[in-house]
Amino acid sequence: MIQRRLSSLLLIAAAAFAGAVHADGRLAIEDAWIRAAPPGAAMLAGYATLRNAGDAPLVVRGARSDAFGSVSMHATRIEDGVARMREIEAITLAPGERVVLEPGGRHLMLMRPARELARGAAAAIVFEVGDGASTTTADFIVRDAPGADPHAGH
Ligand SMILES: [Cu+2]
Repeated sequence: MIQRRLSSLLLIAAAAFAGAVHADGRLAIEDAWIRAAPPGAAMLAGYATLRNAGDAPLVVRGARSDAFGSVSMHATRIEDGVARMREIEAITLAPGERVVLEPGGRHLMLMRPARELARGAAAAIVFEVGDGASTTTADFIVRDAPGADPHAGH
């Protein structure tokens, strides 16, 4: 009797563990674009909507791209009326959550483009998720900011 109860408890524990293993954050990247910049620009900004399409939290740890010397994640803050940027280490998304990287907010800082990126060109950017073993790649398309002042900063 006791043994039987114990084995059914073990079965429940095993099922719960299997469920935990299957829970997985899954990064979806939508509307990915790079702000068009004058020829020779050494620094560009990338934007996108990040969405967790999985059923567990996920953490975006960083991004990289063959198209740039370096890619980092930045946040823009207004301090005393002046926009300032700082690097951010991670972006955490709850299941189903969306985070929009947009002008004036969080963005990708894209340094030293390897080639000229004219309007309509695409650059593949790889996002590192969790411990870095998992990645999601998206094509970022170069275009003007919708309805924005082309001379505004990022
Ligand atoms: Cu920046």
